[in-house]
Amino acid sequence: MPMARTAAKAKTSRKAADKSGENVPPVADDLLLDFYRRMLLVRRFEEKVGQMYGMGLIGGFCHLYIGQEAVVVGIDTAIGPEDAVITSYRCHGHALIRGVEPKAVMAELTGRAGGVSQGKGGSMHMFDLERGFYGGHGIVGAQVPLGAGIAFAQKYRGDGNITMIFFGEGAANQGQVYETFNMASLWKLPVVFVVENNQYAMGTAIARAKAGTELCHRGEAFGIPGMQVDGMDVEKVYAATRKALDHVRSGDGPILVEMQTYRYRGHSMSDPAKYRSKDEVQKVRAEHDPIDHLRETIARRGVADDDQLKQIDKEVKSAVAEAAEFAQTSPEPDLGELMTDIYVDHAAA
Ligand SMILES: Cc1ncc(C[n+]2csc(CCOP(=O)(O)OP(=O)(O)O)c2C)c(N)n1
Repeated sequence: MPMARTAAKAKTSRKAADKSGENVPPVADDLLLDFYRRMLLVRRFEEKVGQMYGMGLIGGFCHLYIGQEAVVVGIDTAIGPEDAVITSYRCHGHALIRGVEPKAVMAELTGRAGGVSQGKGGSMHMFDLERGFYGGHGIVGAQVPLGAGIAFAQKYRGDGNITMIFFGEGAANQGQVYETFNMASLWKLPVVFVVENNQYAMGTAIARAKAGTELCHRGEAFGIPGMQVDGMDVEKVYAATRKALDHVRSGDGPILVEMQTYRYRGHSMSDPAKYRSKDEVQKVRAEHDPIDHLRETIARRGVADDDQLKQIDKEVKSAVAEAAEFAQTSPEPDLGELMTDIYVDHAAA
């Protein structure tokens, strides 16, 4: 994808990347509209979060997902409800798309009792076991070995489920990631490692911190095959994920999928943005926006007209407004909740 080269010129790699997801057959009309609605939900939700943060209604760290919507939606559509998902602190979109109610995500952000983690986790700690959503983790890369543990349990139980482990390209330099690759491959764990390569780790562009920017190759020493995917195109993400799942389901162990994407907003809400130009961001927005791209596809294939798409936007905005209202009116957690949900209650379990 040309966009991915705006921040970094990829160095020549040992062999050509598996560009899985290219030339994929078009998906059904209904699915295209479903992609659209869900990507728009993440976009509008995050825009609202940005506003509410500015108004002082949300405290602590807060990392928006705007620009990366095609990744989470394409992947979630390919996996099943019993599969597990674990990710970093940039987790609002993942929680929403896994099926957590927008109200519960927003109320978590405002620290209210109606939040998905009862208002005690905040932006970085969305967690919903019922939906197989294992968070939301603030320590860079920590979710990678944790995810392998979930996959180990899946294999041990023989339930046939798969764990999707998301991490950033910044996290991809960490030792714990490679220790996990080793064990996951050795034990043939049912894992898809998803690197969301949004080009920047806080203020560090990928080329400044990486010896070898084609991250899809980073599992090869461990026998983990890699795929490189245009993460701004939801159809390609969906097709590549299905292929990755086939590999894992066949019992061949993990696979690594590099999703080439882009973060439009700052790393978190306080970001001086001195590490890239406004023109760079504008160019990606103008030429590679995943939602604009999908809208054009929908129009070109005659799946829906402008009015129908506007109606979807209206419905999404209204769900987000309702979530924002709930997040401001839900009560704060009771003080008696201070010491609960810290350790597993083995007596009750
Ligand atoms: C172990 C650890 N080191 C450093 C930090 C500070 N930190 C938070 S986010 C971040 C950048 C991570 O970038 P990346 O993995 O690319 O994910 P992205 O934020 O782009 O989604 C850093 C260094 C941290 N939270 N944990």
